[in-house]
Amino acid sequence: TRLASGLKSALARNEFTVVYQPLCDAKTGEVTSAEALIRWNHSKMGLIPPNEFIPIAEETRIIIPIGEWVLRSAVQEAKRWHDAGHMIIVAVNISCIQLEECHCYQKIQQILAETGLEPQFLELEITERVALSNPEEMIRILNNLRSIGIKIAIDDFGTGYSSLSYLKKYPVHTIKIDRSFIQDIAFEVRDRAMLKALLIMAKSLNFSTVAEGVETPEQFSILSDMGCNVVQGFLLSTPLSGEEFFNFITNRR
Ligand code: G
Ligand code: G
Ligand code: MN
Ligand code: NA
Repeated sequence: TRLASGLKSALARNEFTVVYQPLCDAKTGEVTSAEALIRWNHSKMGLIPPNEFIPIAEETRIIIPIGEWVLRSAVQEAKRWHDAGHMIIVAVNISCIQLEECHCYQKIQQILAETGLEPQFLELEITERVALSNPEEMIRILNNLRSIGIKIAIDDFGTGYSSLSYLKKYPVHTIKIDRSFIQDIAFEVRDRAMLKALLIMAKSLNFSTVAEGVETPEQFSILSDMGCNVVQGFLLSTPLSGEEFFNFITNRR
């Protein structure tokens, strides 16, 4: 509850920032996209991790204005990359609470229009952490978003929250394989077999694949050999401030 009351004033007090973690093509190493991740620097308690405050923000529905702020910040940042010639996709975590909200589609379109970012460079990452009050409405909104070119990614794929049933229900473009499936691939035959099966399924259904939590060159080369499309993790980079990310993509060229 202390966090809940702090969350209410955090936006007005400018306590949030957004950091960007680069993702690269598993074959070429080229930076294809960046995941936007919120950070909260509380005036008294210091840095509070999203895992602690996002669930509270969802319960109290304050995630709606916070999520809109993250989305606008990330889309504006991506426009700066594009203006400098770096055609990189920005991936933003979206809570299902935000998607169920009735003006969500219009808000997203408006943010794109006011910023001038093309919709195909925005990807929305979804994980279902809370029970939905109106799942049909969410599917309708996701279909609308998809129809204007926005990409939909299933985050933490393979975990309890993000199961196969998502791929049936939602208009998905990208599967982000949870890092628990990547962690042991360099030394566990069974983990490699599971990953391989996942990638074969994804490919035959035309999903783009991202491996999360790639930390070692061994993991990278296994993923690249198995045909995983994109990798994300500390091997390439930790999440970076907007300025650091801009330098990162500029200096890689
Ligand atoms: O960046 P970090 O590893 O601390 O993120 C932890 C979790 O918080 C991740 O599961 C991520 O999806 C979630 N998260 C980070 N930023 C946002 C955000 O802007 N909105 C939502 N809904 N979740 C976020
Ligand atoms: O759940 P989600 O995929 O949105 O979480 C993203 C978070 O995962 C990022 O905030 C980041 O802190 C964390 N992360 C990114 N790369 C790595 C990695 O290579 N190893 C570990 N342990 N965590 C990572
Ligand atoms: Mn994510
Ligand atoms: Na994830």
